Amino acid sequence: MAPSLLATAGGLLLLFAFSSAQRGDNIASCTQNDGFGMYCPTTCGVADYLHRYLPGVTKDLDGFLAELETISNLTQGTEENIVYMKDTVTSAQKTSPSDSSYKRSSSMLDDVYRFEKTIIAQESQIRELQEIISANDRSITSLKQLAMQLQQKCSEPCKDTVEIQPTTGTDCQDIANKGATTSGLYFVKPAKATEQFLVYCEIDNFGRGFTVIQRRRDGSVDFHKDWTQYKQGFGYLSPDDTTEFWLGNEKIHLLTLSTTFPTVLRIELVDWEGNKRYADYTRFRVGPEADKYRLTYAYYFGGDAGDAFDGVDFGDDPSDKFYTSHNGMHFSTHDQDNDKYDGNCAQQDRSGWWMNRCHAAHLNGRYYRGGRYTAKDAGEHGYDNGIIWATWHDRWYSLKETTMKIIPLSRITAEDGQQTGVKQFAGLGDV
Ligand SMILES: [Ca+2]
Repeated sequence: MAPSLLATAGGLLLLFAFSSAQRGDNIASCTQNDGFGMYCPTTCGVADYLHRYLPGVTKDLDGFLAELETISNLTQGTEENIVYMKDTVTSAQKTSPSDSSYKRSSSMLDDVYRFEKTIIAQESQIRELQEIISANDRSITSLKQLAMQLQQKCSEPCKDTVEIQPTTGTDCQDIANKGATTSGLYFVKPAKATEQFLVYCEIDNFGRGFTVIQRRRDGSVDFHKDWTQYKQGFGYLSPDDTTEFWLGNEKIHLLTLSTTFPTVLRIELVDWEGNKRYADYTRFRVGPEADKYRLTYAYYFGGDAGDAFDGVDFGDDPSDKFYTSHNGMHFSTHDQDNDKYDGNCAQQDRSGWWMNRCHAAHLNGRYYRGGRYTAKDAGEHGYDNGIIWATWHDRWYSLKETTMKIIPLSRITAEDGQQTGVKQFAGLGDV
């Protein structure tokens, strides 16, 4: 019985795991080959998997029930034997002549007492077993109900509710150039990419198509991830721009590869008072994995958030600014220390970033509700590890929302100007 019981329990655990996997953060990374569909999240991928899995679980449950019935029958047989033995003893007591065969009778009585004791002990064992059986019966009934509910839930053919726009292109500007006017999810295939991948395109009224590479919104996604996860991307892309994600270093590399069409990185920040600021960097590039996804840009192109990528003099040490600048830094994660520090910045700060020793800008940092946090809040290492843009708020203030998005340089200063575009950018709080 044990293996089958284990299999059933395991099966159900799996069921629960998948039924809650849709919005949780327990899928390590999302690739096209993981069976969950082409993008994250897809409700149907999960539901289809459940649907395939359910018959096996039901079969296990039926087997389990049959085994319990066998046990129940065996117990009943034992009870019948005891009743029969009791009857035999009673009749033996009745028929034995007490005067002539006293000795024989006495030893027989001893036997009968012993026998009765055994029967009493067995009877209590049987009662325990019966209780176990009825408890099992109850849990089987509820498990069967649960299985039926799940089956009902997944019996309808699943339709993906995530809407993907039909236009495709090399990036979101290319898609906007082809006439797309709606912000949402699109497939892009940069020139050197071997396959297309999904991105969120922010398309504004001036026909500008920003490809979004990072979103922080509400702290729903943990950004403490390893090298592979940062390489492939994690979090959730949503058609209504409500979720948090890192697009993935490989994809960002492919999107910023071209030297003929330089890219601008626009960073948009929202603090806990609802103030919004931005920073632009031109000729933004992320190198190949062989170069540890190195960050490079030509210069700070403008904005009102200040140039935190250039480092900040915190007043602790004359070399502060030099050691907190980010241009030219390799990407680091807790399992790949490529920083300029004796220790491991990414591990201490629980993020992945272009770490120096360590940072003045840190948009993949830990999410702190309310903004202000202390060294004590920061955990065992006690270093500033929030979502930081130190040329605006100091490093013990963690921002509420961030966006990192890219657009060809030729479009950033489009006729209506960046100021107009920036005033339009909306935080989640505006919705
Ligand atoms: Ca180091």
